[in-house]
Amino acid sequence: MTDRPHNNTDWNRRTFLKVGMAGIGLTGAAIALKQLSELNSKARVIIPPLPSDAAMASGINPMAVLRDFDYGTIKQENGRQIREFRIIADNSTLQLNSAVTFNTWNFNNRVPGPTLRAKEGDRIRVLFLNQGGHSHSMHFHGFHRSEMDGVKPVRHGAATVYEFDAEPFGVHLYHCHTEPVTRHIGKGLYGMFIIDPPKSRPPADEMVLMMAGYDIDDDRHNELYAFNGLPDYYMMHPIPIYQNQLIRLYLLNMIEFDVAATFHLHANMFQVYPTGRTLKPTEETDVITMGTAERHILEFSFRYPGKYMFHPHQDYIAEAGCMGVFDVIERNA
Ligand SMILES: [Cu+2]
Repeated sequence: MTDRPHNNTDWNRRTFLKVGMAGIGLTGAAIALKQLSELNSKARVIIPPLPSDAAMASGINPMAVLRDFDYGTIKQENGRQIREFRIIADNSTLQLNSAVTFNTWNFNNRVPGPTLRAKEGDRIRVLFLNQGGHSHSMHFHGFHRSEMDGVKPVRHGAATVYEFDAEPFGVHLYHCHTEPVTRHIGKGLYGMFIIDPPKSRPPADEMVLMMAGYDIDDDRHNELYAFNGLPDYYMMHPIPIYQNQLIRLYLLNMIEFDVAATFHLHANMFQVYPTGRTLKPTEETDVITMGTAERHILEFSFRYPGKYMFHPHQDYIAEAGCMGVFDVIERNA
């Protein structure tokens, strides 16, 4: 989606000079062990092969966004584990459909921003660099001190560090909190922030869906809507999942201007974990209502193979791009 891929070398040099953070990285062996344990926890889950035509000409790939979790970089400092993330605010154009090119403001050159993921109790450090041309910031949902609340604008060319402990476990979000916030979020400055409970949830095919709107003509109404950045993408590219395998869906409503949106799944019911704050579901339904910034974990599996739609039941939102399909595949097919 970009003509300016971000340059980690540049980030390292500039930001570490500017921000002056020091850290001792884990050894390679420790990193390998950690990756192995993360792999083991998913051992019983099989992800179907992804369609080869999934990437769009615009460069953003919602098929990859689905299961792309950024666990950050683990560091040890003074006997404490730090989980460090690097975020750059930038601009780029996104081809929303054959007719509409949209100038996004974004985190790490993608809309939505990266799905940041941690475990409850981790010390989180976010190195934030603003190259976006306007002032931006990062505001995280969850517990933290006032000075880490991310409502102070960071001007173009400046960097800052947000540091706080990951709590409470659940599915949260982050977004730019520079005014007017509707505009900054509407341009693409938002992402999901998942905090896993101390004891991991059961193995599942985990994926992320973020619902958002695009106000193309600046009239404070959305003309287009999308799951994971691109209107109608998952209609054109159904999401392959396996029959009878547990799906854990991290769902966020990030639609500005519309007060609420529902999420409806065809031919099925899902278990609801409100805000991801429970380890047991509180409800079973096939449609759930979310105000802006509300989010839940939904769990389900499909009994029968075939193609099944999902969409908000505000059908004008669905018809303007917020619609997709699960392609349920037989396990032995
Ligand atoms: Cu902003």
